[in-house]
Amino acid sequence: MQVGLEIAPRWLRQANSLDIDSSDLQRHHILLGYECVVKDSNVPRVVIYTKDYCPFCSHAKTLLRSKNVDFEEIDVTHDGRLQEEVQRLSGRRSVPQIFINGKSVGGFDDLRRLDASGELDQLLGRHT
Ligand SMILES: N[C@@H](CCC(=O)N[C@@H](CS)C(=O)NCC(=O)O)C(=O)O
Repeated sequence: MQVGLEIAPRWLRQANSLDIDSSDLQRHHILLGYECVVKDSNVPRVVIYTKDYCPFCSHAKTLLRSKNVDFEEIDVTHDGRLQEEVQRLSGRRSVPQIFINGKSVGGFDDLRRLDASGELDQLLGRHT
């Protein structure tokens, strides 16, 4: 979480409704707070939910790294609550799930398609 970021009350309510305990709170706000952060920064905020055995997750991270995109990885392998959260946020059960500036952009296939079409660069604020 960025220093000085104020968490809007609605994000806190959302965290409470998910029964997120205080030790998890900061990690969750990394995602939930993105909408707030983005307004103060031109740096794209990319979050990828992964599982440790998932080849599609590795492919997605490789693609992002090949484009020099900084991202936050949230490994949900052993955390049922995080798995429920990413399902709720993305509407999907598979991993990876990728979010850019708080917007769900889907999994690896979607990321690759967006990259090929040039839409990924637009979402990342890279205007060619
Ligand atoms: N088309 C998807 C495929 C993703 C996929 O099949 N992921 C597997 C893990 S590698 C998955 O989430 N399976 C369901 C599960 O683990 O619950 C993508 O490109 O992201």
